[in-house]
Amino acid sequence: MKIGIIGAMREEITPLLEIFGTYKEIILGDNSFYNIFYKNSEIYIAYSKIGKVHAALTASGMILHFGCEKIIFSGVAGGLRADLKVGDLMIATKLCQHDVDISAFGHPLGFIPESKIYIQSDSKLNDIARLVAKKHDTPLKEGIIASGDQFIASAEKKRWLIETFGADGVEMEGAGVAVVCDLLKVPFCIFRSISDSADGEADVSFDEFLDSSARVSANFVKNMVDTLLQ
Ligand code: 4EZ
Repeated sequence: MKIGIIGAMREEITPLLEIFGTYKEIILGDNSFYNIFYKNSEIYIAYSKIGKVHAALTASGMILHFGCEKIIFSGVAGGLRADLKVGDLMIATKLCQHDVDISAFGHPLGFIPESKIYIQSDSKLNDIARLVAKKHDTPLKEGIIASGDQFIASAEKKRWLIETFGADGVEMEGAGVAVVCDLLKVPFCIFRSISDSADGEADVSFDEFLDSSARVSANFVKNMVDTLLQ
């Protein structure tokens, strides 16, 4: 099996490269893909750079160029729910693009004709994630993730995301990966550990907790890969 693991920032994949040990670096589209042989399978790890477009390119490269059959995202996110605290880990049940707006034509926010507002992550991968969480006694939360090309750092915008999309987490890449994987019919799942609460203090909290929260997600993804390959 070939598995692709994507982060947005170098900090989000560094713990994964430490865990697996790098094998070979292949550059495509100015992205480094780290190719690892592990348990008779191949893993491709890359960070896309921030934003939905970059994440979509990286996911496309993993699937169309390297032949990845499953895509896992590992990284951090802003928590929008009171019970999503710094360091907590969540999977996205479904994802939307909160910055899509063609409401001038009567379309609902987040909707693109011939597409859909929410894209569901793979239920089998999510079931495996729930099993892995149980096995390792790790709390795993779940919710809707809204992605957009903005770092959310205000109570007002946070409230709007909750009210408009029922979002529980916010980040800047998940929906880009979701759109690509959905269209190319490749199962995907999105892991995010909370780095901030997307409020007025989000920037400070993000800087403080990026590394530690990225590690929470990466450690879980390692266990997830072990289960997938056993
Ligand atoms: C984007 N990522 C943040 C990148 C920030 C700073 C140089 C995750 C994230 C996030 N995205 C964590 N908290 C967030 C928030 N409050 N809003 C959007 O995926 C780059």
